[in-house]
Amino acid sequence: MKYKRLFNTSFAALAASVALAGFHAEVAAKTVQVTINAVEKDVVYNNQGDSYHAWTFGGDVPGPVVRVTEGDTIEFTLVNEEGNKNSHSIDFHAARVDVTNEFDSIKPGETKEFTFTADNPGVFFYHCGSDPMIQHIARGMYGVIIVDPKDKDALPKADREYVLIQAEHYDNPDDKNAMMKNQWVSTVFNGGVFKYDPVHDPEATRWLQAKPGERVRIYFVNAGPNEYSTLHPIAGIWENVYASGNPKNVQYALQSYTIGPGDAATLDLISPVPGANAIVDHAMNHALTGAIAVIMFSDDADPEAGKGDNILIR
Ligand SMILES: [Cu+2]
Repeated sequence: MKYKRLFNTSFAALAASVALAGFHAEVAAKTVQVTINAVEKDVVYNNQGDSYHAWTFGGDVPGPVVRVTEGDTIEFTLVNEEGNKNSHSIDFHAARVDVTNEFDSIKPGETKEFTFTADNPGVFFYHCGSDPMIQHIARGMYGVIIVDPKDKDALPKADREYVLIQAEHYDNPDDKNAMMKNQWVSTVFNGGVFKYDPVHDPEATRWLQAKPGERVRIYFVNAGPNEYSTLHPIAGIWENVYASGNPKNVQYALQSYTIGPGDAATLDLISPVPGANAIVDHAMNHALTGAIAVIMFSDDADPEAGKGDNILIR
């Protein structure tokens, strides 16, 4: 699902205005309507085409990328589709609301609307919070909301952007005891085992691309439900790292950055040379069960890769 289709901006254009203080170009706040359906369906989780009975936002794991600008008002609608068997809910880490109200569960056939403002720029997790939350997350009910800074100069300009969401995958999606005991069998990026890694899985047909010298921005979420991620670009160094994606939380030239379950970060990567880096969770039992994403740096990089709707490779 293309996230653009979810949006219906109240104001036709993003009116850019110049703030008098500081002379930084700022994007005017707008109201954005976002609707996401909870869908229970079979979803493929590896390059061999195997599937499991997932619970999803929008029919995919992860759910749609929601992208707004700092200051925007989000008028959100959650639809729990009639054919579903379970209650669902949504918890946006970018929102400051009442957990017992906005984030409450709805039954199949019900719809819930609530409004929040994106007060802080950054990259934030969203997930289902219905009981048992560990199972709703482990089965695939997670995604990312990117809140771009209203100050367009707050971050260095990125040439390409990619979303990577890490999660643990369980053999039996009905076995919540195995989830409580942390008995996962593989680790996925964007819902797939070695999804972007033709080195460890010859059947992988996708990877990330950029040109040498380009600034590649990774919006990273650790959906968990339980494991930490020590994110490292093999043969590279993170140029800038922003905790929760906030431009004020910058660190430089990190080899690895640890992101706990339920947390997120923005990480910039620049390769001065052609060739490959491999973005991994450096915890080896995570990497070697699927948490590896190859990024190829080449002058022939697809000009469309990592831009617009292509920041989350399905
Ligand atoms: Cu759910």
